[in-house]
Amino acid sequence: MDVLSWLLPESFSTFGRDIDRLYYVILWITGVVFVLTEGLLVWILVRYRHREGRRAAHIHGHRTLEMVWTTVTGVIVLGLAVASTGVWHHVKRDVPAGAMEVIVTAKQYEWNVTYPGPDGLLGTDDDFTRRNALDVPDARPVLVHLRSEDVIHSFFLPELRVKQDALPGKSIRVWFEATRPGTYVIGCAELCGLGHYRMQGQLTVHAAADYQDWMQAALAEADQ
Ligand SMILES: [Cu+2]
Repeated sequence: MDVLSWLLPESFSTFGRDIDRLYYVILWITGVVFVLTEGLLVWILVRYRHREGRRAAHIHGHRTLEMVWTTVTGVIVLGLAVASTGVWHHVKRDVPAGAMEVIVTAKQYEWNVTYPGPDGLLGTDDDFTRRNALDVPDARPVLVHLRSEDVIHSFFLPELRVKQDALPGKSIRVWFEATRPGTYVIGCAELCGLGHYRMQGQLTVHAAADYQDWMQAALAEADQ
């Protein structure tokens, strides 16, 4: 990941493009509003600066102007909310059937990932846990049961456009489907304590055909 970039890295997620489209629409709207308001502010500062002999005028607001900027802002915000509901629902609610399931348990300052083992089922004898390493197949939905042992953390997969708070006492469902094998970053996006900065794991996306081999090897390693 290019840490020097202001923007998100290229996405490798099935819903990444939808999220990015919303992101750039919001960035453009807020960007234009920001430039216009700051420009106006600077112009007013210069135009009405102190001059010897000029008296200040007392102004008690402008009803019409206030109604207009409040209404326009309200319409834009409501429009964005309506435009994003479809994507929101897809990302937060539509967990695809047949997803591979893992448990990610956050704690100060690491991510522990529990895998279902070769039988593909969580809660059976061949489950095993690895620290700071989430390995998944590509082109297959992955359902994460996200938990926290201590404080609030935020499970962040920048390349997958996934960010979800992990709350103690709750198990939250998060899903994604990676579209390209590779190694990516798992970050914590919530200031969770003194060691927050080193709370970093690695997401490895394997080619689907290689994934069972990886699972067998990881299980053998975990048993030692
Ligand atoms: Cu954390």
